Formats: sequence, C-alpha cells, structure tokens
Amino acid sequence: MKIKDYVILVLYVLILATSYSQNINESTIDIDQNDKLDWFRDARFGMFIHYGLYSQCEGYWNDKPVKGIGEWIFKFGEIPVEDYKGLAKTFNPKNLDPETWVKLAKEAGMKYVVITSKHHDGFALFDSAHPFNVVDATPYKKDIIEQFVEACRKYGLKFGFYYSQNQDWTESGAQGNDWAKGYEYSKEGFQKYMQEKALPQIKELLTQYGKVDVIWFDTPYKMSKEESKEFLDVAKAIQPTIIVSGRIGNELGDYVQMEDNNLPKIRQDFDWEVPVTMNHTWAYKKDDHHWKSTKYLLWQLTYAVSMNGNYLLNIGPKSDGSVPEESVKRLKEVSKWMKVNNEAIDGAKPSPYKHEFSWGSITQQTGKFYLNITEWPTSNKIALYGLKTQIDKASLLEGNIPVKITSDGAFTIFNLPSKATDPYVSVVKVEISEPLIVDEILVQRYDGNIVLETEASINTTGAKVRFGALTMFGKAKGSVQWNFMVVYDGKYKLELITTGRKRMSNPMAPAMFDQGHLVNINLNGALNKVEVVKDYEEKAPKDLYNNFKVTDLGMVELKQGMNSLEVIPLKIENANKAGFSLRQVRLVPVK
Ligand code: FHN
Repeated sequence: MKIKDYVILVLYVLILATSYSQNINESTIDIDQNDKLDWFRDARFGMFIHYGLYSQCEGYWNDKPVKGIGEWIFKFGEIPVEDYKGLAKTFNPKNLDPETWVKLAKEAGMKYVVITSKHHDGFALFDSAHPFNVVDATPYKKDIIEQFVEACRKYGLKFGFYYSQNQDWTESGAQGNDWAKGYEYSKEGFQKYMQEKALPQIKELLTQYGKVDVIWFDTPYKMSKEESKEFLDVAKAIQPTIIVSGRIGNELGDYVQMEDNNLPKIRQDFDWEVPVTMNHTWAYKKDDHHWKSTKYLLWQLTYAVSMNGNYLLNIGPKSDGSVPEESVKRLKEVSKWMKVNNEAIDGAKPSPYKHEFSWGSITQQTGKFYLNITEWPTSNKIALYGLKTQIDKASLLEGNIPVKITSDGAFTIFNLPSKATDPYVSVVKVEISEPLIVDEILVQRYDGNIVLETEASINTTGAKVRFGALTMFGKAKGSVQWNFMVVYDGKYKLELITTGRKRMSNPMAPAMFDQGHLVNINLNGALNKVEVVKDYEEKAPKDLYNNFKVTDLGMVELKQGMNSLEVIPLKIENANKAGFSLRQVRLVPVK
C-alpha cells in the first residue's frame, strides 16, 4: 500500500471511529484520563478467561500430548494452518453458558472479567466480517462474546476483551507463525493484516456490544510505536472511557501489565495488573495437574493489592464451556474467604511500606489497615518498624478476636493468638483515627533476618533487573546496591541467593544452572572478591518455579544504623546457558 493510500485509510478509520464514539458515549467526551481508571483501581480482583478452538484439544494433537501452554498448541505442535482451522468444524459447545463463568467471578468477589475475543490462533469468538469466527465457521453459529457481555451486564461486572493484535498464526505477515511456509512476518504483510483484519475487528468489538470497559492487548513485541498508536487511536476514538492494557506496547497503555505470574518484590507507585494462572496453562489442558493451592492464590491476591496491583486470575474452560472442577473448588473457597475478609481487598489501597514481609502483607482503607497473614509466625507476633500512627484497636476479622499491641521501642508488636484463625489468610483489622504514617526504609526484620531483594536495590548501574533478578549471561555489567537499617548490632552470616534458568514451556523440569562466577561485595566501603557457588539449595518461599541456590560467604559484623551493600559482578560463567541470576542477599543473625 502506498503511503498516501495508507494515510487516507487511517483517516477514514479515525473518522468512522469518531462517529461511532459519538453514538456510544455522548456524555463522556471530556474524560479526565485519570478518573476513568478509578473503578479499575478500586476493583483489585478480576477474572481472565481463555477459551477458544484450542480448548477442544485439551493439550493433545492427533492423540499425542503437545508440550507447553494449552492455547499455544497450534504453534508448539507446528500444526499446518488448514488442519488447525479445521477445528472450527467440530466446535459446537451445545450447553455453553457464559453466565456460569460470570457468576463464579461475581461470587468470588471479582469486579471485572476479561475474555479472549481472539487469541494468537486468529479465531474470533464474535461475529466478524472476517470469516474465521464462531458464527460463520462453526456449527455452533452463535456469538459467544455477545452472550458473555449480557452475563456481565446482568451481574453488574465490568468487562474487557483480550485481543491478540500482533500475533495471528493464521495470517500471513502477522507475527508469530514461524513454522508454516508463507506465513512469515513481513512489514508489508503486517500492515495488510492490521488494516484488513486486526483494526476492523477492534472496531467490531468496540461498536457491537455497547460500552466496553477494557481492551486487553497482548505480546506487542517488535511492534513499532506508530503501529501501537494506531490501535490506541481507534480504540479511544470509539470508546473514550475504555482502559487500554499496557501490552498495547510502546508504553502507550493506561496501566502496566506485569509479566505473567510475576508479582513485584516492592510496591509500585503506578497502576498495574498481573495475570495469573491457576495451574501452568491458560487454556484447558487435561494433563496439567499443577494446581496452585487456595492459600497460595489468596496470598497472591492480598500481596498484589498491598503492592498496588490488580490480580487477574485465569480460568480455562473445557471445550463444552464448563469450568474445570479444580478451578471451581478454588473460586468457591476464595468466595468463602471474601465473605469475611473482602474489606481488606475491595477498594483497598496499597501498603504504606515499600518492602515485603515474611508473614504476609498490608492493605488499607480510610481509618483502617489490614495485616493479611499467610505465614502465621511461630512467635505469634507480628512487628512493624517505624509505625508513627497511634492505633485505636486491632482484632482478627474472623471471630472478632482482639489483638493486643505492645512496643519494644523500634517495633510496634501485634500479639496474636496461638493459632491462625483462617486456613488461608488470617486478617487483622487495625483501626486508626489519624492517617497512616510509617518509616518506609528497608529495614531488618523483627526475626533478625535482613533480606535484600534484588528488585528492591537502588543504583542499578546499567544492570538489568528482570523477573526479580539481576541476570547476565555473558559479560559482567553494572551492579546492585542497597542501603538498609540494622536494628540490632551483631554478627551475621552473609549469603548470596541465585537461581537457575527455567524453560517456561516446561517449568516443572529442573532449572539449568551455572556457578563459579566472580563478584565483588562492597559492604560499607570494604571490598571483598568472592566466588558464587552453590553451597546448598532451599525451597524459595512463594516461588513455584525456582529453588534458591545459596552461596555461604561467611560472617560479617554489622552495627546498628544505616548500612550499605553492593554486589558488583566481575566474571560470569555461562557453560549451561543459565548465567548469573541474583535474587537476594541475605544477612542471618548468628546467635
Ligand atoms: O502468549 C500469551 C499467553 O497465551 C496468554 O494469553 C498470556 C496471558 O497473559 N499472554 C501471553 C503471554 O504473555
């Protein structure tokens, strides 16, 4: 397409889009871009639904299991395009009732639901001019998105459409199909796909169903800023109040999306959401039995809110639309928990502390804050450093059991009963009359341990911190540094915690690991060159995918007050292609 024609087409799309917007949102032309996120900030908890042609496969192609996540079977199985498209002929979920999904979400205390309207496989769950869709290509013939929208409206839930704008494995020129001849990506091919399928389908989605709350784009890798912007302009012109997910790419979204299943280690002072699976797959896979426990899911929910995020928990319905019983069981347990504890989540604000605690997390509402306890401390005490606000009253939400408050000068101590009141997360409600003010510094924990998370480091001089780790495979580069408060003088064991490298297509397989790296440790100005080897291995708390490999670096002396520690990589080993991946530095008091 010539540039001139292209510009005309874009203008045409925008004009068309603007006229649609006037029909739909007459009263919302002057939208304050921040206000439109208000409901999203309060919502905190949503449901993600991965449903499509791939749900029929259950992880199998031609009776053979295919590795990796269920909705990627097309790609991981390198299935010929026409064969995959043939799945449409057998797609006929006669008893499908999207209301069952939405009802489950509502009962679990979720406030919004996002569904895959078109995943990377290119198949649309809605009526579309493009023929590869549920109405035209399947014996089912009904628009699933329409039924889903009706159900969300009936139950008063906000809703959003997931749309894979970049990858489309049935379209030549779009991203992602690198196994079928003739489908490879090209700049021109991508433009054709964008103008003839993706943008028209976005328009269909945003005009056919009235007001839409979220448009959830995904995997924008290699998209140019102009391309992302074109999607943004079309979406916003049609629906000015729509919230656009961060994965539109090029930092053009209204909020940030964390990597799948990846919760940050420190509070993030911007709007974010994390999509999370209940096992390892998004779409249904009959052999994936790695179900996370309800306790784990509720830890994630409370923790995400404490770090200022939204938690988008996935279900992968079976081919007939029914929800796997393992998911239903967990959602019902969440629902029971929410009946008692929802005030710690609904509309809650994040923790006043930036760093995480070993026992759980803190969330707050006006005049109250909540201690969401996942790991009941053996001492039956929870202690907060630098809490400046006077406490009026504290009690466990379950059973209204009072909690006595004492102080040891540095820490405010919550004296708990001897047993957890909830099998998952016990919540202490703390009432205050003044605003909640705390000292936000990185501080030694009440149990004496000092945990320096890589993600909580400062001055990352050219060092790349991703997935909670400082990772490098070849050349040593940059450093990570922490300033931290030591409360108790004394001797500490210094440990470096690294992890191996996982293949996400098979996360249960042991991680690849490299050792023998050389790093400099700068503790309060004193440099010490050390070798990073695995002295022992331990289970990583809350990390289902990685074990911690611990390097014991011997004893150091720390004085009460602010201290500083820096890790400077000097030489990286990469024989097993795992490189160096630093997660934490730990200082454990020596009794
Ligand atoms: O590739 C997809 C994947 O299938 C799934 O839809 C997730 C959900 O966040 N998004 C992509 C990977 O990040």
